[in-house]
Amino acid sequence: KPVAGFDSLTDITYHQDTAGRVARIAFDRPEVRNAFRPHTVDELYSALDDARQNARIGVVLLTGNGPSARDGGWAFCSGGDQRIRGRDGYQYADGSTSTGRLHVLEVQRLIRFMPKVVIAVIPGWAAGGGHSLHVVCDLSIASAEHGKFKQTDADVGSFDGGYGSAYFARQVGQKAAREVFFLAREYDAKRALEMGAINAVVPHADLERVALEWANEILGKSPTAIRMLKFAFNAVDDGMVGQQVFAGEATRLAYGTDEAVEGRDAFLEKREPDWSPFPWQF
Ligand code: 1HA
Repeated sequence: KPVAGFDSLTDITYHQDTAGRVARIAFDRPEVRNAFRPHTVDELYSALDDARQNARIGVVLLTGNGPSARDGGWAFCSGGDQRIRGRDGYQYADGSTSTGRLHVLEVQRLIRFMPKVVIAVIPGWAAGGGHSLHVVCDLSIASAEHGKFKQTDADVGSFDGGYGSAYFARQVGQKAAREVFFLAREYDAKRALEMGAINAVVPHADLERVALEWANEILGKSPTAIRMLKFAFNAVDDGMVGQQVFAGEATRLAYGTDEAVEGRDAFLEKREPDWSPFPWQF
């Protein structure tokens, strides 16, 4: 599917299912284990935002295409492309900006705050900043044969001190999270499931089918309930912003009441509002 702002996509692919209710966004740089460069992040952000603004779409599957034509390896994402990492962030190939970028953090926030369910579909490596992306997704399903997890940040002098680590510790506990970051060992999908880092491990050949099944099951639920639940789960860790996002949805619900309509109409009709039909509920 085309994405606004791009003539064609080079670093990701973007699809919707035939019913137009599930989006599939995939890293498409399998030769580097789906590492992202700034352009990849630009495309990813725009595709996610396109899905966010499509009122028919309720679930986004975030995954990585593969296998690598070079060695047959599979990856979800291996984080920032270390070949173009500069001293102030990741550099555009064409030198179009003099400042380096760390804007995968903006993608993390979009996934976190979009009122849709984002499922990480993990066909291979989730490493470094790719590990952090799966952490911030609402659900994670991994390939039994190829799903692998490694938080390499400390190996390469990087650190995701936000959702990638602190929120990860909320998921797996402090001891396990510190082990994953401080030792930077490799974990298979079975171990990740035991840790509580992912939701399910499925045979590689079934991965996309199962992900679509989960998506369709979610689509059978009330969109408002799912949205309120996602933001309720988030709110406790997101401080005032979490409250703001949750409260925005509460405001939307309030706007639907006769009481709020009376407030608006009274203003427009230049009269005192009549709140008498509305009880001080207990
Ligand atoms: O931490 C952050 C941030 C924190 C705050 C704010 C913003 C952040 C933004 C980004 C990041 C980061 O992502 S830092 C962490 C960066 N990523 C890594 O350190 C992972 C590096 N890759 C690996 O450790 C391994 O490649 C692997 C465990 C994912 C897979 O190992 P495997 O299966 O043995 O494959 P390998 O042979 O290593 O890789 C295949 C090819 O892909 C290699 O290319 P070749 O040398 O044969 O030409 C390899 O170099 C390339 N490749 C893999 N990952 C990356 C990569 N090239 C560039 N960047 C990569 N991330």
